[in-house]
Amino acid sequence: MPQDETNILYAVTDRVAWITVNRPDTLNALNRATVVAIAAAAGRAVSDPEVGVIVVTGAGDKAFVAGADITEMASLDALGAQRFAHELDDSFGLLEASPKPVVAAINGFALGGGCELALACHVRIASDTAKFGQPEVGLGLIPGAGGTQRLQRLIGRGRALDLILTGEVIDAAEALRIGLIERLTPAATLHAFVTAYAAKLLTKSPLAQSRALDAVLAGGEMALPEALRLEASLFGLCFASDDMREGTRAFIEKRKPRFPGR
Ligand code: CO8
Repeated sequence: MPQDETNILYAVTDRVAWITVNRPDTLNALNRATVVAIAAAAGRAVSDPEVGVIVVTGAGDKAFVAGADITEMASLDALGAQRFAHELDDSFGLLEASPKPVVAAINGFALGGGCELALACHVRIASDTAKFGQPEVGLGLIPGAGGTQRLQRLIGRGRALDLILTGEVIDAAEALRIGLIERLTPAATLHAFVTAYAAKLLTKSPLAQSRALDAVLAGGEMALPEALRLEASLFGLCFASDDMREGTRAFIEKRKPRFPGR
């Protein structure tokens, strides 16, 4: 049964933790309580040994997350807005730093803070009805939850500036074309597609996935020589794991591996 935390639903099914932003009246806009709840849910999923994959999605069929809650944000002063931006960074940062794969299941509008939430996830799978954009400049703002940084790292500076400076909203096909999402599926099959994708992730070594996330994310912020050394160290560490013994033994014995995750 999904458990209601403030403005989110949290449910674990078949080792997949589903974190659903649940404020349909505002198209799942992120107020401060929701941002705190996402952080709590991320922490819970990461520390639960029964969970192997985390999925972030939005309630209903119209929106993933239509951005920060503009009504709540409108009353903030400069310091309050800065604090809110830090809270968003901390919350999204927990997802990004998760040692377990985090998949965004983007079921509709992913605008502003919603697009930034998707960017903090490791993989983005969208329904063909999803819409993406960083419309902040139309509100006299800039993206404040990682959009100026994660977007350019994902799709390149020119394309990121194109979206950020125009505030233009693009459809899912265009998002796929420019590399803002990794997979696209018809809206009616999004849940099944993401469930099957998560099941596939769960067949692989959790330890190797966690090391791969570390190598890609931490290494991606380093100069190439240091990043390659980090990769070599993490590669070496894999050889001290039961997962590596099992994976290689299963290959030699021509059977499917059963990874213990250590
Ligand atoms: N905040 C609060 N309420 C919202 C938001 C939002 N972001 N988005 C939609 N809603 C509400 C609407 O006000 C409306 O409420 P009501 O029924 O009470 O009038 C309800 O949701 C339904 O929305 P619409 O009637 O507008 O639905 P439409 O289908 O006509 O339009 C849109 C859908 C195009 C998504 C439209 O709702 C829209 O443009 N929303 C705002 C999108 C936006 O600009 N997002 C960016 C916000 S800024 C941001 O995210 C900054 C993040 C970084 C913050 C850093 C910390 C300070």
